[in-house]
Amino acid sequence: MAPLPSGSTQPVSSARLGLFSGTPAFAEPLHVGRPNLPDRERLHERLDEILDRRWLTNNGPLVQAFERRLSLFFGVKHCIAMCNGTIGLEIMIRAAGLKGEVIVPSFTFVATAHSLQWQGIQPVFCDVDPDTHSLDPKRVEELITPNTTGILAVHTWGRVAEVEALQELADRHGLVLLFDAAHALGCSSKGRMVGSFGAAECFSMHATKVLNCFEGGAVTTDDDELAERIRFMRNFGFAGKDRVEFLGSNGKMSEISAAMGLTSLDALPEFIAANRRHYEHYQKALSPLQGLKVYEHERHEHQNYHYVVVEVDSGEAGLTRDELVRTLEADNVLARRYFYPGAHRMEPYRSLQPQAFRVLPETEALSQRVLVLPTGSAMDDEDVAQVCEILRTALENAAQVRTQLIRLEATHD
Ligand code: T4K
Repeated sequence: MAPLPSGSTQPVSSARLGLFSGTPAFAEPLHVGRPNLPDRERLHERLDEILDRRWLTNNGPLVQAFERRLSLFFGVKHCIAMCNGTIGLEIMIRAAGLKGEVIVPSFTFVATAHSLQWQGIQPVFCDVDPDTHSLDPKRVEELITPNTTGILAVHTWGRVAEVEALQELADRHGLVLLFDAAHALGCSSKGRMVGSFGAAECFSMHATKVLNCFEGGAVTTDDDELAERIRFMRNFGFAGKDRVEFLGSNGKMSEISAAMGLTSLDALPEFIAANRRHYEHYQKALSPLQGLKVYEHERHEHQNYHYVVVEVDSGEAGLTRDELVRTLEADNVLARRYFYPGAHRMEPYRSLQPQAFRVLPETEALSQRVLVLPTGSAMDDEDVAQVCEILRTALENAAQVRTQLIRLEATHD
């Protein structure tokens, strides 16, 4: 399917959609979360260094170098690299002494809630602001009880949460404020980089993130004592040879992950530039389409533009979000419905807290209308134009698309 220029008003035929032709626009699946890959030669050099040194993990030199570079980049005193973001969250939460109840959004990846529940802390789900998709501080205050010990906020899509309002609230109620910064590497609020907000923040460097270590994560803090506890807990609680002072786990990052992290950090400006170019392309092409709203990133801040989030108003668009997802899939564009259906509608929360949805109207509505589109350095401008064209064609032929989807579903039954 040859792409039309963005914003063109030329009539388009539904026959060009994979849904009707049976031939997808993309021969290979176009994934959300295709990894950003750094310079291979430099990575291979670092891998050779690791093998030559025969030092593979346990706070090796590349992990230490990665931590130093990240601390400088984030403008924070301590950066403790982890094997992944989820273990980082668990260790951060335990080291910060949280227990009882902790207020979290439900509109997030389920790992945010799991990292609490895993250690017997009740996640108390709080609604989000429909504009920012992040915790609404007003709603947070309503959920504070004598059992609340902390707030675990998320910088959703890389947009920094309401850090000042949340900190004021936490201070007033004697709560610990932590951030799940999985999406927000390279992002800022009022020019201050994510990494030093709250008592501590936790990043993910999973393959699908803007900067990846295959698997990886990092906890950052300016608090010396908290940093020390986190370091002990990352390494089974060892405080010296044969001396265990804490209950600990194994959250250590391997040297191979640090090699990927360091090499990716070298390439981060290129990854972000590709993301930004794609985001702006999507925004220009999709914003004129009735019923689609592209989530706004804050352009005056540092941003990684790693998520292209589109909200579908089915009344205006003539198609639901799910119908658009299926239409895109027929063209091999595997758009995602993050974070459908919301953590509160997943187990074990669905069973443990069946009434949680009552205080989550915005979360419920958002999880029905959000669509995440592919981006990143694995895509080129033509791919983005093609995805936009599929969406435009689908919307301009909404009635036929809906009929075809019903027909296809009936044939599958
Ligand atoms: N907090 C938040 C707010 C998070 O978003 C996450 C992770 C965490 C905490 C936990 O951090 P980690 O423990 O993961 O470090 C994916 C990622 O696995 C997950 O890391 C991420 N959030 C989440 C938003 O997305 P799934 O279940 O959607 O993964 P999956 O296997 O469907 O992969 C996503 C897409 O990426 C697929 O379409 C395929 C593509 N892909 C994936 C991998 C791994 C590739 O093309 N190549 C690859 O190597 O969770």
